[in-house]
Amino acid sequence: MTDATTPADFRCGYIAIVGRPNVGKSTLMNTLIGAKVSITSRKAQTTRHRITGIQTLPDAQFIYVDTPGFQTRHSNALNKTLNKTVTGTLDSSDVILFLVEAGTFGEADQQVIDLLPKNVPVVLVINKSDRVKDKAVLLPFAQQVASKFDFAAVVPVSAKLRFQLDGLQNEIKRLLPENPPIFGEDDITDRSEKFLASEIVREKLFRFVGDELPYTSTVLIEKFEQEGNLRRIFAAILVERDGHKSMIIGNKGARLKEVSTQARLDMERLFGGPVYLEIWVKVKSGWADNEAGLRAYGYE
Ligand SMILES: Nc1nc2c(ncn2[C@@H]2O[C@H](COP(=O)(O)OP(=O)(O)OP(=O)(O)O)[C@@H](O)[C@H]2O)c(=O)[nH]1
Ligand SMILES: [Mg+2]
Repeated sequence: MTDATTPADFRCGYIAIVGRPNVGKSTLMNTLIGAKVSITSRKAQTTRHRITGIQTLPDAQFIYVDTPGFQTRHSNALNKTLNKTVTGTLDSSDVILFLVEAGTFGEADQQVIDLLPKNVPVVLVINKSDRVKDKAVLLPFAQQVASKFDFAAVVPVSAKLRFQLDGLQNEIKRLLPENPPIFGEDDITDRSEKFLASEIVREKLFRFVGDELPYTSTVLIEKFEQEGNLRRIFAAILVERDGHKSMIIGNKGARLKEVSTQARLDMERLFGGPVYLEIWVKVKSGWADNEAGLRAYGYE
């Protein structure tokens, strides 16, 4: 992608975003790149794949890699797969952002610190600092966490309120290697629209179907057609049991309609054109119990 206009000291590299579940990794990536390529929700295990978000400035290209929250329980196949995605990403990064939530540090955070490689610069990002009413507690908290690892920088931010994101970006830029850009300047992700569509439907499930929804439901795009500017998308939500199916469909289909409308609006925003979306709910049990099933549904 390099050409005569690329400055010789252009910086470019991969920036892994890691941390325990729910600290705001995906929210941070989206606000940093200014587009919603990674889904977010207040539930843990929202992110289940490695998601790339790209931002290109005149002098640098930031290739962020959002990862699933690191799972402290490794007992099932899905959790094992999620954790493999995290460790695999750490191995191939130029810079790592280690996220914690302001004011809380626990065993789940320590487990992620234990994974951090020693030969890659790691920035400690203290997110959700807007939640801390008494700012005087932030500094001792930062010092406490900073003492646990040799961090290259410590930056308190609020991904949600966009606080201190320029400061964070400057720290990252300083740590990126000098390299020509890898992606085109308008690219925001390396994921396909088909994949993004399935993620958007899953986000609406997480948001509109209550805590009862089991984590083992997934979304499959059965058909994705484009005709001019119009995208026609046929999605299937796979659930474990009939009971889960009625939970998603809701009273007279009201819940599924809400999921579908909100998903369509997000897709239209992200793809920049009209979307026709049809969603069906199907019962298919056991897919998340084993590695073959997980691979069949796009897990690495
Ligand atoms: N108050 C506040 N809330 C935030 C901030 N950043 C994220 N959140 C909220 O925290 C919740 C989790 O955000 P996500 O971005 O999905 O977190 P995650 O770390 O990607 O979660 P997993 O993918 O499940 O590991 C959501 O409800 C966000 O709106 C922040 O800076 N301040
Ligand atoms: Mg996430």
